[in-house]
Amino acid sequence: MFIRPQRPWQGREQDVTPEPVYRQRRRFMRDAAGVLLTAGGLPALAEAAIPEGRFGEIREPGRFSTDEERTPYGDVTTYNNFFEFGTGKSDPSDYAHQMPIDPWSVRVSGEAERTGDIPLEEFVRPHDFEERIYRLRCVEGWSMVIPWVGFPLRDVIQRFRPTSRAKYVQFTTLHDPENMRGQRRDILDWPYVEGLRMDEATHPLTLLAVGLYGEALPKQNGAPIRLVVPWKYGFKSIKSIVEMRFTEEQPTSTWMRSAPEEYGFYANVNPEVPHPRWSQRRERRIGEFGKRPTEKFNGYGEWVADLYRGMDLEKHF
Ligand SMILES: Nc1nc2c(c(=O)[nH]1)N[C@H]1C(S)=C(S)[C@@H](COP(=O)(O)O)O[C@H]1N2
Ligand SMILES: [Mo]
Repeated sequence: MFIRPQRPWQGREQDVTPEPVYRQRRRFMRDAAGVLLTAGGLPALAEAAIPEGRFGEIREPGRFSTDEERTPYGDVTTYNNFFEFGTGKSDPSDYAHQMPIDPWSVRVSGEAERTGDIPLEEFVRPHDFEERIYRLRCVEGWSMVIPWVGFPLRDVIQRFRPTSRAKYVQFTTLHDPENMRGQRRDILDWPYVEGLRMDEATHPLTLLAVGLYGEALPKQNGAPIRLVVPWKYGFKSIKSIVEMRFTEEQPTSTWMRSAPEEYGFYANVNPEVPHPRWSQRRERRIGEFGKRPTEKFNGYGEWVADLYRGMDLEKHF
């Protein structure tokens, strides 16, 4: 299941394959061939399943990108958490097609000089798109490596000129029980809400993603626009965002509301702080056998550890 980019914010439909994408596809083919020689073709099949719609221009992966092997497109788009469609890993890819995403707008509200309902076409600026290959570590103990297409959240925040009272940013997911079948049940307190401290939100690593693998974001991955905060557990990376609110008080996220002992506001990946019901020391990279050690801040500590200087990360988990 995939969506073809049709609107400017999803990328331009072009007759000629743009250069960056062309190079990227060459890389897929080279990777696939390399794997074929060593491991017998299965990953190559997964790579071949990447659909054809594409972004017009994407900047090359920059310094924040990992060069680890990317999780195959097929896994990234069928093994998901998106409780709005059910709690099973395949529920999002089975049911997210029912979510309407066009037209879409994002309500910007709260402590900012510029607020209002902003059509997505205005909210995102295609010339800012870049590829960022990030690890994503789920609190449940698995991880993936995903080549996102997006732009730093801070570029957007600047345009709305938050006031000096804005200390946090709160994000909200679409609420549409008719089309999001999980929302007809009390799995969570809908709509899904997440939040970041302002310095986390404006950190250059923090991404708003509109695509992955050079394609418009599949609905199960949070189309048309979602957050990606790579040093935090996956649940902070809220999908299908309809509101961005600047606040003075720390937002109460959906997971904090549902189980405050288990899910904190910060949710920084931390092998030293176990979830109350399981350890966080190791993780399973989807597509691999066995487990690997989990790194503090999901391996992004050199860029983000300073944000938490002087804080007790056992208390602020
Ligand atoms: N609205 C919303 N956003 C969400 C979730 C969700 O259930 N609803 N799940 C989170 C969790 S727990 C994870 S691990 C990531 C998974 O992102 P992916 O499916 O694109 O890999 O999305 C996060 N964003
Ligand atoms: Mo997660």
